[in-house]
Amino acid sequence: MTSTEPHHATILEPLDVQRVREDFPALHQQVNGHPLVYLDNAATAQKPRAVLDALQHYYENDNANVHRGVHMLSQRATDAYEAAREAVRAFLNVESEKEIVFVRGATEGINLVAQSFGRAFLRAGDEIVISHMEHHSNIVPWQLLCEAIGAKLRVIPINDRGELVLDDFDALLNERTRFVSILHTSNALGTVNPVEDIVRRVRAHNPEIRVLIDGCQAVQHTSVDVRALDCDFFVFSGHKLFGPTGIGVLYGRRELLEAMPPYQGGGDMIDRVSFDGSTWADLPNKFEAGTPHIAGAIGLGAAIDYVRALGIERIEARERELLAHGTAALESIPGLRLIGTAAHKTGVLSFIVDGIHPHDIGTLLDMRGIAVRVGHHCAQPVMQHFGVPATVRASLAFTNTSEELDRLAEGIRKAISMFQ
Ligand code: C6P
Repeated sequence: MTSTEPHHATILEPLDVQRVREDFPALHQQVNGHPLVYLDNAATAQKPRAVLDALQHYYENDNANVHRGVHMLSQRATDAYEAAREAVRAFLNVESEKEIVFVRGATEGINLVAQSFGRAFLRAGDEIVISHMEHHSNIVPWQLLCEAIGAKLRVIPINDRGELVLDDFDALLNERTRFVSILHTSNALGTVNPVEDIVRRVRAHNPEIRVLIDGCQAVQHTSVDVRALDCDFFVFSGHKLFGPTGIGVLYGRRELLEAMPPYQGGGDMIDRVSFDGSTWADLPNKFEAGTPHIAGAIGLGAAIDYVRALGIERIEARERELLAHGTAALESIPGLRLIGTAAHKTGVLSFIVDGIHPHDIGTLLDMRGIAVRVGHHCAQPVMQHFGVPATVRASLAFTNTSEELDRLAEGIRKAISMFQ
């Protein structure tokens, strides 16, 4: 290769999956007498040793409250907690660590924005645009806000491949539109939405409309640059990115976070408190009331370091191959219908099988050591669109193998044969 070749021409060394799998202790177990095939990564991902070690190291050596003590342990805990914030900042290419708020997860991040920004800056008659493929976490907080203030929800429809229908998007935006909240990647369908294009169209309509992107199913599969995205808010959950549960991230544009009132009151979010009134701490502490999930943040920092060391582009390339393999394997099964066949998809294989309830398939697969999720995946409007009560969902991570997807297909065929 010559030095004049563009950067994107660089050929990436593929992931050594067998070696990488060694990093994940939970993957090496027998379930119901079979080696575990973990295909429920969209619900929560397994944790690499680096994350488990970071948690143990913190609790064994540095356990103390943050931002509160002059003693050494508190300083070490504070340094580690703030280093994790810096890891998140760099991961999302955010300008300032003041724009990174640690929350419990994507759900809390969206509720924070709906309640704090929504109640302060939206009024009766204002419109909030979401889509038909949102997770309940990006529907219900806006419904609660609408009920409280008299705002109205508008919904971008989806087509039968499970893609957003954006033909009439510009018409959906009008002079009452104040907020657009859209998921980057669908947990129920795998669809990857054209979020950059959506933000651009919103900005062209009215730069004052605020945009939130739910990146819960995106950051573990693809690189995200919030500055390039040009969104106002971005949320994700640590546990789907190989980090601990109970920790997540809200990115917010600094001037918006500064203008927003606190979401919760308590310790660590104040400047001064008196009975005449209280004032608030600087960002991001204003939004982190009470003792935070210190270990969780540190574990999330370790997860980000781990993913970045593997290389998100290599992860993406690996998962693209797996998705193609899994799609072909499932499509060859008579009576199986994939729900979610978007042109641009990530590693979700959602499906139904003629005449067999998804829960029965899930149970039979579990008997063969194969973990999938069955149900509505907290996306009931998606189920309503496709006229099904539930689907079986196999969701992939770079730790999966083609052989595991073959075992999934074989398990489904066996389940079908039992019902014939
Ligand atoms: N989806 C799934 O099995 P929390 O629960 O706050 O960590 O994440 C909520 C959430 C928000 N948006 C999207 C797109 C999601 O997929 C999720 C979580 C899991 O699909 C659990 S319901």
